[in-house]
Amino acid sequence: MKAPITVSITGAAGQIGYALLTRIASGSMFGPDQPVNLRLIEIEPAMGALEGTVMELDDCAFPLLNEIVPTCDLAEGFRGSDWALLVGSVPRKAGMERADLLGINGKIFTGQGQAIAANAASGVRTLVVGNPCNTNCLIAMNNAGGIPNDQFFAMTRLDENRAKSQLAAKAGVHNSVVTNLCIWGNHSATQYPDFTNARIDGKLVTDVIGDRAWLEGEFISTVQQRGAAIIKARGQSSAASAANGVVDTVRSLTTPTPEGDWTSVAVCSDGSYGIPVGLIASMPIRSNGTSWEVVQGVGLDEFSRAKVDASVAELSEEREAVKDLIPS
Ligand code: NAX
Repeated sequence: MKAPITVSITGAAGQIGYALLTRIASGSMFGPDQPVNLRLIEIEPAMGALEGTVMELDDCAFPLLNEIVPTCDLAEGFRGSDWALLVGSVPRKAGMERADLLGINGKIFTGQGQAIAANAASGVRTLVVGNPCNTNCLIAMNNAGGIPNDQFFAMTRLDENRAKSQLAAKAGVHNSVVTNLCIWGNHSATQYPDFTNARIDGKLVTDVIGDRAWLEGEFISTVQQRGAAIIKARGQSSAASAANGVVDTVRSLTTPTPEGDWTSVAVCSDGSYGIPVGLIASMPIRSNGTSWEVVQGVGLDEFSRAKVDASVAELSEEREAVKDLIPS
């Protein structure tokens, strides 16, 4: 039997947490022969709800689930962690400005970054889901001294999956034949789902779907606004699909990317594609199962360039808004 992987999850009693924990414990994330320890982190008022979630995990009697530690103590929660999945954050409330949200959540991610650096395994990889996830990740990364920047990620995989599904439906094909779909920039309404480089069965999407107006218009806005559409329909924000995005992201970073393809995740920019160094921006990534690299040479036409620049400009503004939380 392999040694267990330790996964810390913040916001474990929330909606996404509820959908995510069973996926991890059943083997979807790390495979059918990999035991896991779960360290579940919540704020004090949610510890009762977390207890219920733990009871349900117990009742699943998962063969791969080695240990569960529910806690509201960050040091205990991140102790020995191999993966830190930062899902919990404070939702935007009526009347709250984006800057307020950035400030409130920013303080949470300062403390979590410090606690990860002080308590987790040195190879810990951190994936931020809680919004605004790119900038929360930026704050955590900059407050986790000693942990390399390339071990920090923010999630745009749900957006990638949404985009693939929309393209497949339009072309009348299964989503599994849609490849090379990159979400660029911020996980926000400015994100750019790049249809110009995406492929269907190996052919450029633009050759398969002749309707350029749909691609430039409805396709992009449907992907950008999908979260809001789900809230309208379901009365609650996406949870199962978000949890699935977390599973897919971790699997993509821990298994080799299929030849010729790439995946979307927000990483610390090295300046590729003119994205300012240090921003956490989504771009095309390839993994060999252990380390990852930015795919170079993806062509950006004038339309794409303008979309990427707009989303990256928003990330720069967010970084400026939280600069007090980033140690120099
Ligand atoms: P919920 O409100 O259901 O759950 C959030 C949980 O986080 C709550 O149980 C809360 O007690 C906990 N929490 C709050 N502050 C915490 C802290 N300091 N430490 C630990 N736990 C804390 O939200 P849910 O639907 O689960 O969504 C979680 C986050 O994911 C939100 O910020 C949401 O906006 C974000 N999303 C990100 C997505 C992405 O693609 N990156 C998509 C889905 C989702 O919208």
